[in-house]
Amino acid sequence: MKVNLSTPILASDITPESVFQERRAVLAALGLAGSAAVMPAQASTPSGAELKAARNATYTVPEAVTRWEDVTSYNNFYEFGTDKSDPAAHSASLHTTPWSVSVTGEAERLGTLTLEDILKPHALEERTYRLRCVEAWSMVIPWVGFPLKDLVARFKPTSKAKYVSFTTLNDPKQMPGQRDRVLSWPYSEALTMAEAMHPLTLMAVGLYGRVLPNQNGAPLRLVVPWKYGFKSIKSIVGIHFTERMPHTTWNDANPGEYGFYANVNPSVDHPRWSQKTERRIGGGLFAPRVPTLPFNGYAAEVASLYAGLDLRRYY
Ligand SMILES: Nc1nc2c(c(=O)[nH]1)N[C@H]1C(S)=C(S)[C@@H](COP(=O)(O)O)O[C@H]1N2
Ligand SMILES: [Mo]
Repeated sequence: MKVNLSTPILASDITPESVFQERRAVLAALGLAGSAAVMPAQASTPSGAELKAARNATYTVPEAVTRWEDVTSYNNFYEFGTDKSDPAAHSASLHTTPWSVSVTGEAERLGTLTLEDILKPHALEERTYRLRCVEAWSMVIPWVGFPLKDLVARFKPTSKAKYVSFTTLNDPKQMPGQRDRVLSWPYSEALTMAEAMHPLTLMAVGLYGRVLPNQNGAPLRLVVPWKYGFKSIKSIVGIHFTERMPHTTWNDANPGEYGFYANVNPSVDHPRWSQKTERRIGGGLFAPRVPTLPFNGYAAEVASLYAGLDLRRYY
């Protein structure tokens, strides 16, 4: 069990408004945004290997999708650094082939699977979800993946399995940000079994019809659209079924600020900022903030999972 007790600096690492976005807007206003001297070069069209995926029209949103260059250049992935631009700049050192995932704990079928073993039985679909970061910014992302519940079912969890936790690769050679102890590595996250088995919960392998860029969590990441973004763990190498509520990275780091549930909730503020509104990345300098919706707009689908739970206490 790891409990990180010395991380007040983490809190200050998180900014409710994007410094990056402001700098970009200021540069744009100055006519400098295209200058390679001040901004990293960015591909403006989707790149990477194409994936075959059928659009699932049940899972979409009315808003426009966030531009590819924003989705792939403004990231949180502390294994590559704490600045939004670090993951795109430093994740080329991550090798995603070969890749394997170990399955342990309260399930009948345990062991290590290759990425190919994991993917084989699942048809890929495209779903557009809102992603709402706890830092009060958001994006709209066309993911490619398959329902987590179909993968979990293959492992036959026992009746003792009440939670499932996930871990990210831990290798400072490939993930230079892990040389700094800004978080307790490996990054880990967890869901209740009911959350894991909910049809909205996605295992993603791509976005914009292409394989996931490393900075977005290649080759396999979780997407839980009704929860703050930190629950959507990237570059997964471990799946573990437990009876007791598992430790999770951000909750261990600062339990007063990051709850286990982390359901998007505009009426429960973060101790240091409001969660009532959010900034859509890519909206430009004068774009108004948009209201944050309960459960990030997925209340009709998921609110019943929390019936009887005090959402102020279990944030
Ligand atoms: N392993 C790992 N997963 C992670 C993170 C991280 O630092 N490490 N950051 C989380 C946070 S805070 C957010 S908001 C989302 C961002 O996903 P994106 O960069 O693909 O938009 O990834 C989440 N998954
Ligand atoms: Mo986040």
